[in-house]
Order: sequence, then structure tokens, then C-alpha cells
Amino acid sequence: MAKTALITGILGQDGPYLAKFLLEKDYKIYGLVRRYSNPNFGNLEYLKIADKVDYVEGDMADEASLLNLIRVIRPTEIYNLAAQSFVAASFEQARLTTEVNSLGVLHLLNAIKMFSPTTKFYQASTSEMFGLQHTNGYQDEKTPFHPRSPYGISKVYAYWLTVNFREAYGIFTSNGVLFNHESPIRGPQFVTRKITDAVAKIKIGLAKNLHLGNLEAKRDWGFAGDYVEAMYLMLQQEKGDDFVVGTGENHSVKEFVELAFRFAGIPHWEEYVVVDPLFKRPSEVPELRAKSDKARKILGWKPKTNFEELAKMMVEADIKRYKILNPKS
Ligand code: NAP
Ligand code: G4F
Repeated sequence: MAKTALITGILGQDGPYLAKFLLEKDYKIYGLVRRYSNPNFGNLEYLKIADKVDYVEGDMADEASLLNLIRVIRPTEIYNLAAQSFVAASFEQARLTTEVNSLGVLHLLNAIKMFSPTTKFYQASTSEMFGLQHTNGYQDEKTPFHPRSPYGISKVYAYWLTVNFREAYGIFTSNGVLFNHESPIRGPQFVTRKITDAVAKIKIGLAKNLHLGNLEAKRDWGFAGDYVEAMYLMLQQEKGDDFVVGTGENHSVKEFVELAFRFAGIPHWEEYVVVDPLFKRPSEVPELRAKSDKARKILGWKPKTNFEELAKMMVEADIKRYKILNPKS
């Protein structure tokens, strides 16, 4: 019988890439969509799979909706990708971030325990949990947590709850501790997409500059399309476990800016970029870099797309998008 997967966060960045990957493996996909006056299926349309998903309604902040859903569909696997995932917003909306990212996971795990204890559960954990901590310049599964935002804190709760349901109730649960991953359908508020979107607009004369915060922050950036394979592989193991997933290389925001302008063929990026305190955070994570030896060894996973290829893919996609919208440019 075909495997079934419930993907929460189906309308975000990772949801569509994961759905596409699992559809190619003949899964039946349920995608959780919350009540919205006007839901946006644009990312699924971009990957040409919007009509291949069974949409189900519910909200991570509404326990009853999740209990009922799991009772009815009892999927083989759940990939919990739903979150208030924007770190900067979590400082202003800490309670909402906690309700969705922490308590939402409690609701889902309780639903599994009560109605579908053989369902395997993937939790979208994050390198933001490490915050200031590192082990010789890297973060791996043994690095302690020191989150620097309400977002990071909310994800630490969810991480440990995921571990606890494995240890206390024997449920198959795994944490994928993923480092930053991007794509042409990355949300426009995140720094890489903000940069490639602005560069494309500058290129065709629709914008004159780009306001950014901390240009010195370093991230380990990979391609979302590569990372969803690691999520899948985690749920195909004999038992649940926790894995760090990243490229092992990091780069500064400034390096990403330089590359994006270069790929767009625009010289002198400094003439366009304005450092704006509005985009600086009350507490920053200065540097993240993954040591994903465990994922490479046990899952056999490795990234396929490097930093330059990622930046080029995103710049080209945004330029193409604006050219279609402005054919005379
Ligand atoms: P994303 O683009 O922000 O997508 C998050 C999704 O969660 C959106 O589709 C959103 O729905 C949904 N959501 C938010 N609140 C919800 C609620 N109350 N009920 C139901 N759905 C809700 O995030 P992403 O980049 O795909 O990341 C996927 C997951 O991985 C997130 O949990 C994120 O925290 C985590 N993560 C991401 C990265 C990364 O670099 N991308 C790295 C580590 C971990 P709407 O479309 O309706 O707003
Ligand atoms: O692109 P960002 O907003 O991503 P951030 O904060 O690293 O979080 C992302 O990755 C996490 C994994 O590590 C995920 F868990 C999380 O859900 C999200 O997907 O910011 C990256 C860096 C930060 O240091 C930020 O301060 O870029 C810096 N930055 C500088 N100027 C900016 C800007 N970030 C944004 N969003 N906008 C700016 O103007």
C-alpha cells in the first residue's frame, strides 16, 4: 500500500520541495493548510504540484483540529514543517511564535500518541538553537544550545519534546537540526531572497537600493531541494534519532551580496547597499557552521548544490520573474 505523509507548512518553502520529493516516491500527500481568507499556493504552483496534494484544514495553535485530523488520516509519516519561522518577527511576536512552534508540536505529538502511535514524526529543528555555542567553530549533535531569540527558544522546547516522546512512549520521532537552506521560493523576508529580489529589481530598473542589517553575520547556506532528502532519510531508519544537516561551509551576508550583484552583472554593489539599524536584531547569532558527519555516515546524505550555485540559481530566478512581469524592461 502507498505510504501517506502529512506535511505541515505545505505552503512554505520546504513543504513544496518535500512534497515533490515524496510524490516522486509515490507517497500520497496530505498538506495542512490553516484557515486563511486567501491562501497562497504560489510555491506549490512554482514546482508544478499544486494539484497533486490533498489539502486538509487545521492550525498548529488549535489542538482539537490536529487531534481530529490525525484520528482520521493516521498517516505513515508526519513532517512537521509549520512554524512562525522568521527570527526577527519572533522578538515582536514571542507568544505567537511559542504557541505555534512549541505548543503546536505538543498537540501533534499528543495526537500521534492517542490515535496513531505507529506514525513516524519528523520535527523541523534548527541551527538557531545553538545560538552562541559552537565546538571548535562548528555545531554538531553534541554542541549545547544557547538560543538567542524567542524563535530559537521555542524550537529548543520542541526539540526536547520530540526526544521525550521517543524516550517516554517509544514513538518514532526524529529531529532534523537543519542549517539555513534557501531556494527561489524562499520567503522574501529572509536575507538571501531579500537580496536576490532587490538585485533583480535594481537590474531591471524597478529599485535603486537595498536596506540590510548586519552584513558580518555568517551562515551555513544550502539548497532546500537538497535538504528535504535528509528529512525523508531520517524517517527511513530503524529508529528515530537526531541529525545535524548543513554544508560545513559558511559565508557572510556581505559575501552573498557581492555574489548576487556579480551574477546579475551589476558592478559596485556598495553603491546600492544601505546598512539600516532597522534590520539589526536585539540579540544576534553571529556565526553558524554545521558538522554533519553523522548525517553523512548514517543517512548517506550530502549536499549537491554549493554556495555559488545557490546564489546564481536564486538571482536568475528572480530576474526571470521580474522580466515576465515587466516584459519591456
Ligand atoms: P516557511 O517558508 O516560513 O514556512 C512555514 C509554514 O508554516 C508556512 O507555510 C505557514 O503557513 C505555516 N504555518 C505558520 N503558522 C502556522 C499555523 N499556526 N498553523 C499551520 N501552519 C502554520 O518555513 P520553511 O523555510 O519552509 O521552513 C520549514 C520549517 O523548517 C520551519 O519549521 C522552520 O522553522 C524550520 N527550519 C527552516 C530552516 C531554513 O533555513 N529554511 C532551517 C532550519 C529549520 P502560511 O503559508 O499559511 O503562512
Ligand atoms: O535570512 P535570515 O532572516 O535567517 P536566520 O535568522 O538565520 O533564520 C533562518 O535560518 C534558521 C536556521 O539557522 C531557521 F531556523 C529560521 O527559520 C530561518 O529560516 O537572517 C540571516 C542573517 C542574520 O544574521 C540576520 O541578522 O542575515 C542577517 N541579516 C542582515 N540583514 C538580515 C538582514 N536578515 C534579514 N532577514 N533581513 C535583513 O535585512
